[in-house]
Amino acid sequence: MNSSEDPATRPLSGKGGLPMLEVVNGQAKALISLYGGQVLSWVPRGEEEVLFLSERSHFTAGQPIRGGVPICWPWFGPHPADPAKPMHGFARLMTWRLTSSATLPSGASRIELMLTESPETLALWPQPFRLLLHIDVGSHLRIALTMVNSGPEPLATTSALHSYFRLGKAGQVHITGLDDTFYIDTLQQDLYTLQRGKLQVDQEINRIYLDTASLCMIHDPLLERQIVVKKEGSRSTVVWNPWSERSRGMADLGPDEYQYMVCIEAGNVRQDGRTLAPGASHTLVTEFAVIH
Ligand code: TA6
Repeated sequence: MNSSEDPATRPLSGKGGLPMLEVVNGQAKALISLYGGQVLSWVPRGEEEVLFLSERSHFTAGQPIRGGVPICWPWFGPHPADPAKPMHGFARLMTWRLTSSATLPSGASRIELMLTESPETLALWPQPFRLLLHIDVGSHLRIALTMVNSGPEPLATTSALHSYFRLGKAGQVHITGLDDTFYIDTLQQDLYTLQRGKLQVDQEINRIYLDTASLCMIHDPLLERQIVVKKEGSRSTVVWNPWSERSRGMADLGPDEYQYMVCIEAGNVRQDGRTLAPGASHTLVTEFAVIH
Protein backbone atom coordinates (compact mmCIF):
# COMPACT_ATOMS: atom_id res chain seq x y z
CA MET A 1 0.00 0.00 0.00
CA ASN A 2 1.45 3.40 -0.84
CA SER A 3 1.05 6.68 1.02
CA SER A 4 -1.90 7.93 -0.97
CA GLU A 5 -3.86 4.79 0.01
CA ASP A 6 -2.87 4.78 3.66
CA PRO A 7 -5.19 7.11 5.59
CA ALA A 8 -2.77 7.34 8.54
CA THR A 9 -0.02 9.04 6.51
CA ARG A 10 -0.25 12.49 4.93
CA PRO A 11 2.51 14.19 2.93
CA LEU A 12 3.07 17.86 3.71
CA SER A 13 5.47 20.68 3.10
CA GLY A 14 7.24 21.18 6.43
CA LYS A 15 9.47 23.92 7.83
CA GLY A 16 11.80 25.37 5.22
CA GLY A 17 9.57 23.76 2.58
CA LEU A 18 11.12 20.36 3.33
CA PRO A 19 8.98 17.34 2.34
CA MET A 20 7.54 15.67 5.43
CA LEU A 21 5.01 13.03 6.43
CA GLU A 22 2.50 13.38 9.20
CA VAL A 23 1.39 10.07 10.68
CA VAL A 24 -1.70 9.91 12.88
CA ASN A 25 -3.24 6.66 14.08
CA GLY A 26 -5.06 5.38 17.17
CA GLN A 27 -1.79 4.85 19.06
CA ALA A 28 0.36 7.87 18.30
CA LYS A 29 1.22 10.70 15.99
CA ALA A 30 4.57 11.45 14.40
CA LEU A 31 6.30 13.80 12.01
CA ILE A 32 8.93 12.42 9.62
CA SER A 33 11.18 14.47 7.36
CA LEU A 34 12.10 12.86 4.05
CA TYR A 35 15.14 15.12 4.16
CA GLY A 36 17.50 13.08 6.35
CA GLY A 37 14.97 10.22 6.69
CA GLN A 38 14.51 11.73 10.11
CA VAL A 39 11.73 11.26 12.66
CA LEU A 40 11.20 14.72 14.21
CA SER A 41 8.30 14.10 16.55
CA TRP A 42 6.60 11.17 18.25
CA VAL A 43 3.70 11.60 20.63
CA PRO A 44 2.16 8.35 21.88
CA ARG A 45 -1.53 8.67 22.70
CA GLY A 46 -2.09 10.26 26.14
CA GLU A 47 1.58 11.28 26.45
CA GLU A 48 3.66 14.38 25.83
CA GLU A 49 6.22 14.78 23.06
CA VAL A 50 9.07 12.28 23.52
CA LEU A 51 11.65 13.70 21.11
CA PHE A 52 13.60 16.93 21.38
CA LEU A 53 13.74 19.26 18.37
CA SER A 54 15.71 22.47 18.65
CA GLU A 55 13.80 25.72 18.21
CA ARG A 56 16.84 27.02 16.33
CA SER A 57 17.31 24.03 14.05
CA HIS A 58 18.13 24.66 10.41
CA PHE A 59 15.56 23.32 7.98
CA THR A 60 17.75 23.81 4.94
CA ALA A 61 19.15 21.32 2.45
CA GLY A 62 22.86 20.88 3.15
CA GLN A 63 22.48 21.35 6.92
CA PRO A 64 21.47 18.68 9.43
CA ILE A 65 18.24 19.04 11.41
CA ARG A 66 19.05 19.39 15.13
CA GLY A 67 16.76 16.95 16.90
CA GLY A 68 14.53 13.93 16.46
CA VAL A 69 16.45 10.91 15.22
CA PRO A 70 19.20 11.85 12.72
CA ILE A 71 20.87 8.99 10.88
CA CYS A 72 24.66 8.96 11.07
CA TRP A 73 25.90 6.86 8.14
CA PRO A 74 28.22 5.66 6.58
CA TRP A 75 30.54 7.20 9.14
CA PHE A 76 29.94 8.40 12.68
CA GLY A 77 31.71 11.61 13.79
CA PRO A 78 34.31 13.10 11.49
CA HIS A 79 35.15 11.24 8.26
CA PRO A 80 38.00 8.81 9.08
CA ALA A 81 40.40 10.36 6.54
CA ASP A 82 38.99 13.72 5.43
CA PRO A 83 37.71 16.14 8.10
CA ALA A 84 36.35 18.42 5.35
CA LYS A 85 33.62 15.85 4.63
CA PRO A 86 30.33 16.20 6.52
CA MET A 87 30.30 15.25 10.19
CA HIS A 88 28.34 12.01 10.80
CA GLY A 89 28.19 11.05 7.11
CA PHE A 90 25.70 12.09 4.47
CA ALA A 91 22.51 10.09 5.18
CA ARG A 92 21.11 12.95 7.29
CA LEU A 93 21.76 15.40 4.46
CA MET A 94 19.97 13.56 1.65
CA THR A 95 16.33 13.40 0.66
CA TRP A 96 15.03 9.85 1.07
CA ARG A 97 12.38 8.25 -1.11
CA LEU A 98 9.08 7.13 0.40
CA THR A 99 8.64 3.58 -0.89
CA SER A 100 5.58 2.45 1.09
CA SER A 101 3.36 3.14 4.04
CA ALA A 102 0.86 0.76 5.57
CA THR A 103 -1.11 -0.08 8.68
CA LEU A 104 0.27 -3.11 10.53
CA PRO A 105 -2.02 -5.71 12.17
CA SER A 106 -1.10 -4.13 15.54
CA GLY A 107 -2.63 -0.81 14.41
CA ALA A 108 0.78 0.87 14.18
CA SER A 109 1.82 2.52 10.91
CA ARG A 110 4.90 1.38 9.02
CA ILE A 111 6.66 3.89 6.79
CA GLU A 112 9.41 2.65 4.50
CA LEU A 113 12.03 5.05 3.14
CA MET A 114 14.95 4.31 0.88
CA LEU A 115 18.27 5.91 -0.01
CA THR A 116 20.68 4.63 -2.64
CA GLU A 117 23.90 5.99 -4.13
CA SER A 118 23.72 9.06 -6.34
CA PRO A 119 26.32 11.34 -7.94
CA GLU A 120 26.10 13.41 -4.74
CA THR A 121 26.86 10.48 -2.40
CA LEU A 122 29.50 9.00 -4.72
CA ALA A 123 31.37 12.33 -4.58
CA LEU A 124 31.61 11.88 -0.80
CA TRP A 125 31.90 8.09 -0.60
CA PRO A 126 32.82 6.06 -3.67
CA GLN A 127 30.72 2.97 -2.91
CA PRO A 128 27.24 1.88 -3.98
CA PHE A 129 24.76 1.01 -1.22
CA ARG A 130 21.10 0.66 -0.36
CA LEU A 131 19.61 1.94 2.88
CA LEU A 132 16.11 0.90 3.90
CA LEU A 133 14.46 2.59 6.82
CA HIS A 134 11.39 1.10 8.49
CA ILE A 135 9.71 3.47 10.90
CA ASP A 136 6.91 1.92 12.96
CA VAL A 137 4.74 4.57 14.59
CA GLY A 138 2.56 3.21 17.37
CA SER A 139 2.55 2.89 21.15
CA HIS A 140 6.28 2.19 20.57
CA LEU A 141 8.45 3.97 18.05
CA ARG A 142 10.70 1.51 16.26
CA ILE A 143 13.28 2.65 13.72
CA ALA A 144 15.14 -0.06 11.78
CA LEU A 145 17.93 0.92 9.41
CA THR A 146 19.02 -1.83 7.02
CA MET A 147 22.27 -1.16 5.21
CA VAL A 148 23.04 -3.25 2.14
CA ASN A 149 26.36 -3.41 0.36
CA SER A 150 25.29 -3.43 -3.27
CA GLY A 151 28.83 -2.96 -4.59
CA PRO A 152 31.69 -5.35 -5.39
CA GLU A 153 34.03 -4.20 -2.57
CA PRO A 154 33.71 -4.63 1.23
CA LEU A 155 31.86 -1.67 2.79
CA ALA A 156 33.30 -0.43 6.10
CA THR A 157 30.79 1.59 8.11
CA THR A 158 30.30 3.23 11.45
CA SER A 159 26.78 4.38 12.22
CA ALA A 160 24.28 5.59 14.79
CA LEU A 161 20.64 6.47 15.23
CA HIS A 162 21.40 9.74 17.02
CA SER A 163 18.15 10.03 19.03
CA TYR A 164 17.42 13.28 20.88
CA PHE A 165 15.04 12.89 23.84
CA ARG A 166 13.07 15.72 25.40
CA LEU A 167 13.60 16.17 29.15
CA GLY A 168 11.77 18.02 31.94
CA LYS A 169 15.09 19.46 33.16
CA ALA A 170 18.52 17.89 32.63
CA GLY A 171 19.97 18.27 36.16
CA GLN A 172 17.16 16.14 37.55
CA VAL A 173 17.39 13.31 35.05
CA HIS A 174 19.43 10.13 35.19
CA ILE A 175 20.02 7.21 32.86
CA THR A 176 20.24 3.55 33.84
CA GLY A 177 21.36 0.54 31.81
CA LEU A 178 25.05 1.35 31.41
CA ASP A 179 26.34 0.19 34.81
CA ASP A 180 29.59 -1.81 34.58
CA THR A 181 30.17 -0.85 30.94
CA PHE A 182 33.43 0.59 29.56
CA TYR A 183 33.22 3.83 27.65
CA ILE A 184 35.48 6.12 25.71
CA ASP A 185 35.26 9.55 27.32
CA THR A 186 35.78 11.91 24.38
CA LEU A 187 35.95 14.83 26.85
CA GLN A 188 39.01 13.24 28.54
CA GLN A 189 41.23 12.51 25.53
CA ASP A 190 39.33 9.29 24.89
CA LEU A 191 40.12 7.93 28.34
CA TYR A 192 38.81 4.39 28.78
CA THR A 193 36.54 4.50 31.83
CA LEU A 194 34.21 2.10 33.62
CA GLN A 195 30.65 3.31 34.28
CA ARG A 196 29.59 2.66 37.85
CA GLY A 197 25.89 2.93 38.64
CA LYS A 198 23.55 5.38 37.01
CA LEU A 199 24.55 8.25 34.75
CA GLN A 200 23.39 11.65 35.98
CA VAL A 201 22.69 14.19 33.23
CA ASP A 202 24.13 17.19 35.07
CA GLN A 203 27.20 18.21 33.04
CA GLU A 204 28.66 17.97 29.55
CA ILE A 205 28.65 14.32 28.45
CA ASN A 206 30.11 12.83 25.28
CA ARG A 207 30.71 9.13 25.79
CA ILE A 208 30.90 6.08 23.59
CA TYR A 209 29.90 2.99 25.56
CA LEU A 210 31.42 -0.03 23.87
CA ASP A 211 30.39 -3.62 23.44
CA THR A 212 26.97 -3.21 25.04
CA ALA A 213 23.59 -4.46 23.84
CA SER A 214 21.71 -3.29 26.95
CA LEU A 215 18.56 -1.25 27.00
CA CYS A 216 18.73 2.16 28.68
CA MET A 217 16.12 4.02 30.64
CA ILE A 218 15.75 7.78 31.07
CA HIS A 219 14.28 8.59 34.48
CA ASP A 220 12.54 11.97 34.34
CA PRO A 221 10.82 12.96 37.59
CA LEU A 222 9.59 16.34 36.29
CA LEU A 223 7.77 14.86 33.31
CA GLU A 224 6.82 11.90 35.55
CA ARG A 225 7.89 9.34 32.99
CA GLN A 226 10.59 6.91 32.02
CA ILE A 227 11.65 6.45 28.43
CA VAL A 228 12.81 2.94 27.60
CA VAL A 229 15.42 2.87 24.82
CA LYS A 230 15.98 -0.60 23.37
CA LYS A 231 18.23 -1.57 20.52
CA GLU A 232 19.19 -4.42 18.21
CA GLY A 233 22.18 -4.96 15.93
CA SER A 234 24.14 -2.41 17.95
CA ARG A 235 27.25 -2.82 20.09
CA SER A 236 27.81 0.87 20.98
CA THR A 237 25.66 3.34 22.88
CA VAL A 238 26.59 7.01 22.62
CA VAL A 239 25.37 9.47 25.25
CA TRP A 240 25.66 13.20 24.56
CA ASN A 241 24.68 16.49 26.12
CA PRO A 242 26.70 19.58 25.09
CA TRP A 243 25.83 21.49 28.30
CA SER A 244 26.05 25.27 28.55
CA GLU A 245 29.51 26.25 27.32
CA ARG A 246 29.67 24.06 24.25
CA SER A 247 26.11 24.87 23.22
CA ARG A 248 27.05 28.56 23.11
CA GLY A 249 29.10 27.77 20.03
CA MET A 250 26.21 26.00 18.31
CA ALA A 251 24.10 28.24 16.08
CA ASP A 252 21.29 25.69 15.85
CA LEU A 253 20.76 25.18 19.60
CA GLY A 254 19.32 27.87 21.89
CA PRO A 255 21.43 28.90 24.91
CA ASP A 256 19.24 27.01 27.42
CA GLU A 257 18.03 24.16 25.26
CA TYR A 258 20.74 21.77 26.49
CA GLN A 259 18.68 21.53 29.67
CA TYR A 260 15.81 19.93 27.83
CA MET A 261 17.61 17.23 25.81
CA VAL A 262 19.83 14.21 25.99
CA CYS A 263 20.98 11.95 23.17
CA ILE A 264 21.09 8.19 23.62
CA GLU A 265 22.27 6.69 20.36
CA ALA A 266 22.17 3.08 19.21
CA GLY A 267 25.19 2.56 17.01
CA ASN A 268 28.25 0.67 15.91
CA VAL A 269 31.12 3.11 16.22
CA ARG A 270 34.90 3.11 16.65
CA GLN A 271 35.99 -0.53 17.13
CA ASP A 272 32.34 -1.66 16.98
CA GLY A 273 32.09 -0.54 13.31
CA ARG A 274 30.79 -3.06 10.75
CA THR A 275 32.29 -4.18 7.48
CA LEU A 276 29.78 -5.63 5.03
CA ALA A 277 30.95 -8.10 2.40
CA PRO A 278 29.57 -7.58 -1.13
CA GLY A 279 25.83 -8.38 -1.04
CA ALA A 280 25.73 -8.50 2.77
CA SER A 281 23.42 -6.41 4.94
CA HIS A 282 23.07 -5.35 8.54
CA THR A 283 20.10 -3.93 10.45
CA LEU A 284 20.47 -1.41 13.25
CA VAL A 285 17.36 -0.85 15.37
CA THR A 286 16.32 1.55 18.08
CA GLU A 287 12.95 1.37 19.82
CA PHE A 288 11.34 3.68 22.38
CA ALA A 289 8.45 3.35 24.81
CA VAL A 290 7.16 5.54 27.62
CA ILE A 291 6.31 4.04 30.98
CA HIS A 292 5.13 5.48 34.30
O1 TA6 B 1 27.02 11.85 19.35
C1 TA6 B 1 27.79 12.82 19.93
C2 TA6 B 1 28.41 13.69 18.86
O2 TA6 B 1 29.25 12.94 18.04
C3 TA6 B 1 29.12 14.84 19.58
O3 TA6 B 1 30.50 14.76 19.49
C4 TA6 B 1 28.49 16.08 19.00
O4 TA6 B 1 29.29 16.80 18.17
C5 TA6 B 1 27.21 15.55 18.43
O5 TA6 B 1 27.40 14.24 18.02
C6 TA6 B 1 26.47 16.38 17.40
O6 TA6 B 1 27.07 16.42 16.17
P1 TA6 B 1 26.50 17.38 15.07
O7 TA6 B 1 27.32 17.15 13.84
O8 TA6 B 1 25.07 17.01 14.87
O9 TA6 B 1 26.63 18.79 15.61
